[in-house]
Amino acid sequence: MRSYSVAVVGATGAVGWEMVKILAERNFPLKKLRLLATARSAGQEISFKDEKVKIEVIKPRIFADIDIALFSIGSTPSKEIAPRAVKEGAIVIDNSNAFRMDDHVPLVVPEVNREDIAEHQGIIANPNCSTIQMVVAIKPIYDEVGIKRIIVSTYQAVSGTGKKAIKELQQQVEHYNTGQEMEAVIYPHQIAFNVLPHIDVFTENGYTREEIKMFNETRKIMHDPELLVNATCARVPVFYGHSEAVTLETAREISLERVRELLHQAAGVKVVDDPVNLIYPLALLAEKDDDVLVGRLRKDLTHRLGINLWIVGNNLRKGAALNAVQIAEEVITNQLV
Ligand code: L14
Repeated sequence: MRSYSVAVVGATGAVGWEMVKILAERNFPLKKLRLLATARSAGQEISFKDEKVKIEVIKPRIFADIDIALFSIGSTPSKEIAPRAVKEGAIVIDNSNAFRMDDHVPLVVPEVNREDIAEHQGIIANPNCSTIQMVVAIKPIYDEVGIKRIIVSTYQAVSGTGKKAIKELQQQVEHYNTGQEMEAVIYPHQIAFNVLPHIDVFTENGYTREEIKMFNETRKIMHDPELLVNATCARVPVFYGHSEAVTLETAREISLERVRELLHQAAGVKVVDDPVNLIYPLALLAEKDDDVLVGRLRKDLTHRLGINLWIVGNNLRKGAALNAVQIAEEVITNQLV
């Protein structure tokens, strides 16, 4: 079997670190693994299987012998460095918001639109975490009866913002317990014991960019420019795992039994729905589960074509690192590199 040279760019970040772990867990066929980061973390070592791999600084020609580069360094650095990596001959799978809506860049969730990968011109974009888990869960319903409108409210974990935000929540809880003053640096308000209806930056129309991303990215991934996505995104004091309350308005009527059956058969989905026994998807369950967890299945009592779901996913894994590695696996199995 062929093996590949892979670089993880941003290896010391919360998502980059998951990427390295997932490459090891899934035994990705590696010829070589290079871990790259900005000057700040260069020189550090990360263990990979039984080896230690040094973090190197990104510099010209470094991508020349790389087949696939997994990027998780944020939009601004990605915009500059990803096109350079492509020129040097690598395929880039980018986790940032930089290229997602670019017409020449496939935006891919393998369970939903793996065939789009073939159109790549060097860069493939990894969607936003909240979008990924939602489309994995709704795709089987969409294929069966169509979906016209989605109303979604998210409850997003702090790890999406990165390691510093995880620290901030930990520290606020500690300070609360010891009666010290709580400091908010990463978020504009205290996140411990609070809910912030604010993810990413605000845009002129009053929506946050996270909400706009859910609207645009869902349409692009589903190839449906008419699909309506009404999103409200909130930050909750949870470390890992995004939760979503989703109401679907389908195009044709579907029974709850059929929805349940479709979700049972769907790749990457686990139905966790036994409310009588107090079993439903939990953020804590997603910490140890790579599937998207779906439960609280109900008919919308206010609309004949409405279905309610509660969807939970691990934002660092399926929402980011795992989806990126799955794209890389598609790239190699279809010999697109
Ligand atoms: O990938 O939770 O566009 O603060 C940006 C906001 C990832 C999550 C993205 C957060 C998101 C992040």
